[in-house]
Order: sequence, then C-alpha cells, then structure tokens
Amino acid sequence: MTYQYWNEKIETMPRDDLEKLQLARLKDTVGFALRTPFYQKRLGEAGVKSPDDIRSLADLARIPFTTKHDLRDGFPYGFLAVPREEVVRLHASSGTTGAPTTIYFNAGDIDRWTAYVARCIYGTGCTKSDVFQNMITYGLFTGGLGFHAGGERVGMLVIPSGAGNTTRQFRLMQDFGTTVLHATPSFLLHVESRMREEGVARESLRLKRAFAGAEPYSEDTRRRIEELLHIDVYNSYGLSEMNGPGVAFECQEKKGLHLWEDGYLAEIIDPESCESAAEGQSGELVLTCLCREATPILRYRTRDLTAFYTGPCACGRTHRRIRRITGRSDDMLIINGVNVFPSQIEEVIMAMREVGNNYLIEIEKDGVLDRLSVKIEVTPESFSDDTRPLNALKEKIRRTLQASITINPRVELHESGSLPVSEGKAVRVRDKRPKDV
Ligand code: DLL
Repeated sequence: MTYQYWNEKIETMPRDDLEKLQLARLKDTVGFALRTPFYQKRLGEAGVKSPDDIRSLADLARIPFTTKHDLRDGFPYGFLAVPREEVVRLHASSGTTGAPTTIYFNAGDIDRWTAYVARCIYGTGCTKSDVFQNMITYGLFTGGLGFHAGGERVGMLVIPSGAGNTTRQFRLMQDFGTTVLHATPSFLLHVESRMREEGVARESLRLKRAFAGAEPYSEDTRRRIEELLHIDVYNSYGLSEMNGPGVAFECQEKKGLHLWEDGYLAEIIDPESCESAAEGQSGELVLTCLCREATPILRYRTRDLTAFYTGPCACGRTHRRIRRITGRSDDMLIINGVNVFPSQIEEVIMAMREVGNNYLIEIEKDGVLDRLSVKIEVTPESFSDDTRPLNALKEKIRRTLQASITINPRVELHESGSLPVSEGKAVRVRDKRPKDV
C-alpha cells in the first residue's frame, strides 16, 4: 500500500524527537496555563510556578488532573489565557447545557486544529478531487465546523449539509457526486436504511469512504456500514475539550487510531487508583492539549476507556495508536451522538412540582437510531382519569427536556408507586442498546 502523509516529517518523526517537541510544547502550554485564574491556583499548589519547573516529560506527573467538573466551575472565563479581544471563536460541549464547558480559540488555535483534522482526512487517501458531504451537526458542536475547515484545508469540495434530512442528503450526493461522507455511525446506518426505503440506487452514487465518530461503535458496526454502503469507514475520535475531532484517527491500516502526539499528550490511567496503567493495559485516557493557547487544559480526564497498541504501525507513522473506545468511566450517555448526563434530566423533571419521586430513563434502539424514553411518576394530586391535563403536563416536560438536552425524548407519565423500586442503589438508567463493542 502507498501511504500519503499530510506532514511526513511530523507524522513519522523518531520518538526521541517527538518527545523533545512534546516537552517544548508542554512548557509553552504551562506558560499559558499560568495566566489563567484556575491553573495559577492549581499549579501553584503543586509547586509549578513557572514553565521552567517542567524539566522533563516525567514532570507531567507533578501536574494535577483537570476534570469536567473543574471546567464547569471555571465557567465562563476561568480557563481563558489570552486577552478576550484575541478570541475569535468558542465551542461548547454538548450534554452540558446547565453550566457549559466552553473552549475558546484564537486565530492560531483554529489554524492548528484545522491542520490536525486535515492530517486525519488526508491520511485516509482523500485529495482535492474528492467531494465531501459533512452530514454532522454544525454549531456549538465541534464536529461540523471542525471537519468543514479540515476538508477545505485538504482542498476537497465541501458540502456543509449538516445532519438530518436524508432525502435532501441523497439529492446532494447525486447532484454533486459526493465521494466522502462524515457522520455519526448511527446516522450512516440510518442513511443506508432510508436509501433502501426510498429506492436510491447505490450505482447512482459515487461514494468511496466515510468518517464515523462522536459516539462509540463496534468493529461489527463498522463492517456492516462498509458492506451495506460499499465504502471504507474510518474511525474518528475527539472531544470538545481537546478542540473537537482530529485528536485520533485511523490510517489506511485501520488497526487502531493514531493519536497525534505532537498536539496531544496522552496517558492511560487506572480510573480508580489514578495510577498509570501498565503498557497495553486498558484504562482511562488522560489528555493534555499541546496545540492551544486561548484555553490550555492539562491532564484532562476524558473518562473514555481505551488502551495503547504496542508495536509499530505498517503505515510508518510513529504516533501511538489507541484502541476503539470501549466505554466510559462515568455515567455520561451518548444518544445519537449527543452527550447527555442523567443528572441533566433529573434536574429538569425534579424542578416540576407535579412530578413524583421516581423516574426511569430508558434508551433503546429504534431501527438503527437510539430512542430515549423518560418514564416519570406524577404526584397523586396530579394524576387523574382526565387525560387532558396529563397530556399537557407530558408535553411541557417533553419541551423543557428537549430545550435542555437538545434531543427529543419520549415522555411517559405513571401513577405514583408504579415504577420499579430497587432495593439497593436506585437504578435510574436502563440502557437497552445491544452492547457489541
Ligand atoms: O464528539 C467531537 C467529535 C466530533 C469527534 C466529530 C468525532 C467526530 P464531544 O461532543 O465533546 O466531542 O464528545 C466527546 O464523545 O469523550 C467520547 O466519549 C465520545 N466519542 C467521540 N468520538 C468517539 C469515537 C465530539 N470515535 C465524547 N468512539 C468523547 C467512541 C467517541 N466515542
């Protein structure tokens, strides 16, 4: 196989040189971090008062972890390291409407992030002759604009179609001869089933490959999409706190995702003891962003579970590969690509006086997409045989929940005392989606 590199020198850099580069960039990042109220205090307590206190990569261990909780506490500007006037864009993580985790970018940050996404795209064999349909949400979510800019940087013709509306997606694919898609894996499966329903002939399309990420999926799901759509599917990993997409991506070998270690310093830890996991062992990924000035984030606990591959990759890239993400070490749910914490749902429903004491969140597959149902007990006073007020209440809960979590749940109201009560810890979430990772 012939491989194409976006930046061959960096992508195939000997490990020693790569580590020197990482150390220099870590020191720069610590310098920026020391300008933020949050890290001034946090690093100060750990005895890191200047970038020169970091003498080797081993000194990383002196830096305390940063959590999503810290980011929320620092909202809105506790993590800002540059003057506000220098900031040109912000993105916010989905699943955090109440107290968002917001990431700010200066022009250089956007430029560097774009280059990482371009590196991912180019490494799968894309060129200027490709037509790229970006079927993912634009807006505060990083997937839309991140891939949009990366695609343009590669020189592809980018169609900013956004997610949803499959009929229009098919029209665009046919009218402009789309060759590359980007979507969540569940949306790709949905596209395939709608194609069959609408009688869109595969031969009328010029599709070659797709990038699929933003939510976990199994090797079997990848194979299914590849076989059904006759395309090559590449796994794409990233998170808002580390810019968004472009953190780790599969090369044409498709044996793990190269994590771009010149931009992101990666560790894998045991989520309980927080000790570093043994080589090749599974654990929680911890990332330090080495390529952003406006919002430096050090040793961020991603909560994503994975392991490093040991040994080199046939493609010649020296950046380590992580395995497909197998789960999370917290309770965050990913529903059709949108991050939702059960606590967000609880906050909304428990604020309503008509709501009783018990509720249950259920997620199941409806065809290829995920469906969220929230079953809620109402107080005896609010329960009646007259369905009108109950329907109005149901609609009010549905609308308020949708405004908070951005996805449209199915709401069921139940009489007080009718939902199951567990004897031990309350079981509030039943995830009935098949676990095939
Ligand atoms: O999902 C960024 C992204 C956009 C990645 C487009 C890939 C493609 P967040 O909304 O902050 O950012 O969600 C990040 O999604 O911590 C993982 O739990 C999960 N996730 C992202 N990519 C994958 C993947 C974007 N390939 C959270 N496999 C992360 C499994 C993934 N989980």
